Amino acid sequence: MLLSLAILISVLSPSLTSKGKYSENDSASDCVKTFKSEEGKEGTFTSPRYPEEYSSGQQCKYEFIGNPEERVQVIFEEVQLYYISNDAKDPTECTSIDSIRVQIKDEGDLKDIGLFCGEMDNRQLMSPNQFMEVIFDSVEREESSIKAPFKGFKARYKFLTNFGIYTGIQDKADKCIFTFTSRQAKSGMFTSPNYPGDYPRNTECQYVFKGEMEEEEIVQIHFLTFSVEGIKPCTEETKSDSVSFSNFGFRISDRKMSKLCGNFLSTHQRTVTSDGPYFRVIFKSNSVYDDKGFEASYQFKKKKDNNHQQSAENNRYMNNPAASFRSRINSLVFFVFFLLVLC
Ligand SMILES: [Ca+2]
Repeated sequence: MLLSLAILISVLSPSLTSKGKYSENDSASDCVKTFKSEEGKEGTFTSPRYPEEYSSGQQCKYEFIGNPEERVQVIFEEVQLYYISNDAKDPTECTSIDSIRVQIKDEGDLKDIGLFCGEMDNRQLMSPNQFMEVIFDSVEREESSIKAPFKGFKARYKFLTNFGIYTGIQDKADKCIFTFTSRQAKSGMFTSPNYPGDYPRNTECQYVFKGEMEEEEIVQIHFLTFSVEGIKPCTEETKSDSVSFSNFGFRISDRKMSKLCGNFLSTHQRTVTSDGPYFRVIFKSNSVYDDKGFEASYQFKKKKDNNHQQSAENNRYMNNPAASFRSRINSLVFFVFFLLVLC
């Protein structure tokens, strides 16, 4: 009779199950949460009991729902999960260990954009639309097998309409079109969406540059960093993300300029100069794979000044003091030789 009573109590009481620790110490509200844009544009979320050690054998779900014109940005400031296979800072396998899975909605289906384990910091992700889900899994194990305290994770979230782009003037809240005018600033910076985090999938961003027509201005773009997933010729056929260029509104036929992708640009590719005052840089990502994107500078210049600069650069050998000195020595040697011949 007593034995039957003990079995009944153990079945009914969650505190005596294998997940008892979770049930006793972690409330479900710490573990399953929905964050809505209408309730707050930004905030933080953590694994249960952070920065204290989290329990094994639990799954937590954090759901983010923005307004239609918003994207969800999540920044994992600190991640320290149970991991013993190899270097926790460079984990090779995250499928059967404690992990964080980040999912987006692509045509109604949930799709992974990241599966992380071990340790990392400042990893920044963005959804291509108003939804994102973060799932934290800690696998079932004997508590005694934990060799060191693992804090779990701490992250920030934001609902953004600016795609994580902070320069230029945005055309409209839900459009990734940013305009840079010479009147506003002669030079500045611009980046791919969500930089320096991974750019969102299925996203097109346009950076429109407008120089002064009367001043015959042009714009010069210089890529300081560049990492765009794809293979040449960076087309949709090669399933590539890309950066392309357009001299819109300047000539009837827009000169064909090469698309850029990959994570290496030659010196020649790093600087792109417009033909006239109006120029457009177009970043486009598809539905698979992603990367860091780019950071670039822009500078409006008068076309004739740029031409002078170009010819000056072409002639820099002649203007180089060392080259100039060598040239004078050569002339002197030739002159002495000429005198000797005459004598
Ligand atoms: Ca891609």
